[in-house]
Amino acid sequence: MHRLRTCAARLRPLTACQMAQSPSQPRPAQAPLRTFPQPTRHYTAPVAAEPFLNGTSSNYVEEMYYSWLENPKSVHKSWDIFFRNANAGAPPGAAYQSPLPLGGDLRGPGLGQAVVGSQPSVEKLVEDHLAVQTLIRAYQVRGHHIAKLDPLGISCVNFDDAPVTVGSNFILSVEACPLRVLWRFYGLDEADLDKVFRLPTTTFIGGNESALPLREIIRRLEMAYCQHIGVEFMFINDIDQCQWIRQKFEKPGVMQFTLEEKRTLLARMVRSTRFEEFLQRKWSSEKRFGLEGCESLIPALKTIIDKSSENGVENVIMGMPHRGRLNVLANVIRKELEQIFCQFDSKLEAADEGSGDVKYHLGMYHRRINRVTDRNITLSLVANPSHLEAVDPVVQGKTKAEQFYCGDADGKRVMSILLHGDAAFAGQGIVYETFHLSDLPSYTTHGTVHVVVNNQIGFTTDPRMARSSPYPTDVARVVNAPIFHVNADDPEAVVYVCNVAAEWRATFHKDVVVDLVCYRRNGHNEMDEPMFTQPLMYKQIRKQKGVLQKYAEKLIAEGVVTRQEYEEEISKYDKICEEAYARSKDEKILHIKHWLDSPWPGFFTLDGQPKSMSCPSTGLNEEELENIGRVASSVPEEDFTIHGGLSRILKGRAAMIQSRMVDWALGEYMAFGSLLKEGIHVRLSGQDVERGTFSHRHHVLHDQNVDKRTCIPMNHLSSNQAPYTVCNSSLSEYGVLGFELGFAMASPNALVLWEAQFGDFHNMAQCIIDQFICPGQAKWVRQNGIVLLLPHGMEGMNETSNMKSTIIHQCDLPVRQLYDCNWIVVNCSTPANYFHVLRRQILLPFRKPLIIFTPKSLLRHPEAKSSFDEMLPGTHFQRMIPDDGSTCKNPGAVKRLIFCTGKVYYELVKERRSRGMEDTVAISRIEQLSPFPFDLVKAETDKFPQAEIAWCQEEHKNQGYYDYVKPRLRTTTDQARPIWYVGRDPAAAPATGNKKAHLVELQRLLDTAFKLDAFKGHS
Ligand SMILES: Cc1ncc(C[n+]2csc(CCOP(=O)(O)OP(=O)(O)O)c2C)c(N)n1
Ligand SMILES: [Mg+2]
Repeated sequence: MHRLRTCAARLRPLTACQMAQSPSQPRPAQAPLRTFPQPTRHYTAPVAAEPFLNGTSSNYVEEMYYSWLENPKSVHKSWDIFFRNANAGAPPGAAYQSPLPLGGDLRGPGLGQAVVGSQPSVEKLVEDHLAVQTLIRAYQVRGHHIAKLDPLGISCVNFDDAPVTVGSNFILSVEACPLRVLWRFYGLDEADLDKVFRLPTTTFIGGNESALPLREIIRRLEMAYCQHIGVEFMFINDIDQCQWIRQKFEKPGVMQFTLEEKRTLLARMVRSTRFEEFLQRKWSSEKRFGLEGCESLIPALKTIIDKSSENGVENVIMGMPHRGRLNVLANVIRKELEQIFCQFDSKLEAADEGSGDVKYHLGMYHRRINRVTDRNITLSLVANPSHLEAVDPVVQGKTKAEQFYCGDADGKRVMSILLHGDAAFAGQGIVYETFHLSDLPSYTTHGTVHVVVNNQIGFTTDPRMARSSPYPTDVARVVNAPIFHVNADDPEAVVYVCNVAAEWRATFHKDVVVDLVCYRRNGHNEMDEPMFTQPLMYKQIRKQKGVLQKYAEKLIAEGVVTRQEYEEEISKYDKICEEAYARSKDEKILHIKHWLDSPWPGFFTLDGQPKSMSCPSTGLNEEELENIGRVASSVPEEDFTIHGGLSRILKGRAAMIQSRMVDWALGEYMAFGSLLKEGIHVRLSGQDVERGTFSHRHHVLHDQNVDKRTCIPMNHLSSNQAPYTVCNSSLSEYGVLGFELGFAMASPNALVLWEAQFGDFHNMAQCIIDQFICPGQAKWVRQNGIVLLLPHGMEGMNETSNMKSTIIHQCDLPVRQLYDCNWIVVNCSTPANYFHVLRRQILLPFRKPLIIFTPKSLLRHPEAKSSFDEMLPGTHFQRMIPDDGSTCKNPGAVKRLIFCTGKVYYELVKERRSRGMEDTVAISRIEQLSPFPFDLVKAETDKFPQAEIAWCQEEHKNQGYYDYVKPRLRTTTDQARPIWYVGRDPAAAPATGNKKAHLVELQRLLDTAFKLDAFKGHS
């Protein structure tokens, strides 16, 4: 109301020139066809002054007026006379004449009812029309509240307390008889039901008719919005998108299916239902997280895939939780049934190394012909851990990568489908984080179709205890995704919304949600007793006829199929299952390799092994280094003004290159640049990575004079280089790391890096690290070369770092070499070593996650620089950097050998220098913590036989590497020499925020490091 008043206040008289136009002249060019309010409105002065024209009615009258300008016959005769008189200059109040008896001109074909009753007042006429418009809008906005979505009829959605449902109390209170009461609320009465009302342009219920009797309007609205489909879309800001949806659901006859379509749907329901029944018959005491109660999920997914294939999609990447996964593998992805059945055999031996995973977590990849469209389609289901929704960003990342590698810039050929449970969708924050990636340029997959298996329960918890929003899907509203709720016991309604969802994605390339409101026939798994906790719900479920049976009976009654045909369809599929079951008995060995979601053709030998077990030198020739260095210190675009401070940085880089040196940023530049030139795509993502949190990187230059004009010099290295992607991410760790992990899954020929803003923040992404990165290869034989850059270092600012203790203790057995470990952990102390380890990541003949503890203060440390000589051909990554100073002259005289890693090395060296102890204390750096360089460390300890061995770290004793390295150092010395600890005491917090305290602590540990009798008498 307030908004309408405001609009009315903006009404202004027509200009003289507009006044001069005759009523039948076309509308002024700047006034578009009756669509949506324009910022400036024009209206005749006399009309604006009409006594009945108030804020409420002005919109309506205005719309009529434009319509009349276009075609005087398009409005009621009384309005025609009124506008003629008004335009002819009739004074306010005099333009109106009582309407003539209404003829048939307003009535659409087939409408026999009387139109607007005899001689109503104009005010009543306008108000009634407005009431009808409001009524239509009410259905569009809130029709889903009264739609019959719940197959059990015990709907647990409570709109009463929900802020999103203002006014819905009324609708709910008339749930039983909305037709009789809703229109009354808007001031209409019984007598109005047979009056004909003009339909606004914001509805399509009329089909070809522009006016309908109120009774018919209500009936059509009820049909469109209040049956088995509840459409939630009116929160969408884009008018075209709203119109598109209205059209899809309001147009009369939209939900009609051909006989063929109905038969196909029945056959799909047969497969879905009988598959679960077959498993239940054969393995009644096995957990399988069956789909019973939501069997229409299978036709739902198949419809989305068919429609998308019809629209040009060739590759669909899916992620889903446990519920119905085996059914999806069998009937959507079409994994061979015997391969699924044999997994129930407890005697099946694993052929692959690693721990494997349960059958309802494994992934799959299958390329086949889509039978409906006769086009090729590749379907993959990404393997996932138990952690609900954790796979969401991974699927998105993989999808983005597949789009990237096939040049699918708009997502027309590759798409993702994500399945969710109702409790997890509402409860898991990663869902929200993933939605927020959906429209970001470097993360969008151009629309995901989300399907929620909304069985109205999560394990044993009711929705009223599991979420604070009416629907489990409300999280999707943040990205303006339309939400189609549908009663999953109506397979045709399900298929209809899935078709619309797929078309939506193909049209707007934005996310969309299908909420399958269903039930769970069994307990959480097949062994659980649901009556313990949901007795009434399950009494109802026990009474519930299966959806297949209901649908089959419907089609038999309609004459679409005969009972015999239906039964034949069932026996046909049962036979397929039985035959596969017989074959499954021959399977003796489980090959997890056959369950890979992302095979890398050509990267391995045919039996999945690395093609070699060697790594070439990671060095580069001098000319390459110079070339890349030149680009790193230049602005390769014309007329591009960079910030003065940045000019100085680039000059500094040029000077360094001149003197054949690199700092941290240049070392990274050399690694990325050279890989790009070798055709390897490099993608660096994370918070503020473009500039670098510590303002050292500057991979994206910003023109100081032209808004949003940027330049990425790394993409100007050579004409045939691979593209470089560097992207500031949303402020999410879990979502973004998951995304990059997914990106890295798609191809082995890319260096994909995620940088945490500060190392500690990686624990927000712990689930991805613990569940995918650390055990991924062991669980799913899936390799991944993702690189995690975790800046760390104690600088007296309450930062860092218990991260090392968590990561380092997840390392695999130390004696294994790179190929066998679960991930590689390094802490480089020189730019050259950082350069080498990045290049090695790609030059290795296999892929392994790499975690790099990167520095903060070393980014600008005058000594943390490397010469070109350390990066030339023949050089390589140094797993350990031995002490090569004066201690080497007389190793026997060395009293202490300090092992350390990372930045503390520079503090130790400085202290040693100041104390003049270069001959007596050796300092060696362990650069690769995992796999631990036993061979090199042993050589170093053997070299200094008289030295005490100490481990020095700046972290607190319980937080750094000590507990990890101590047993390993002892192993290298055959337990013969004690390993002394130099560092801070244990502490609960990672670091002090007090600079002075920090310096005192640091000095104390340095004192211990160089006090040669510090450990005397200790055991
Ligand atoms: C992150 C996480 N927390 C808890 C669990 C344990 N869990 C497994 S299934 C489940 C209920 C899921 O409910 P819903 O999402 O509605 O799916 P449904 O089982 O009903 O299909 C829970 C709590 C889990 N797997 N992952
Ligand atoms: Mg559930």
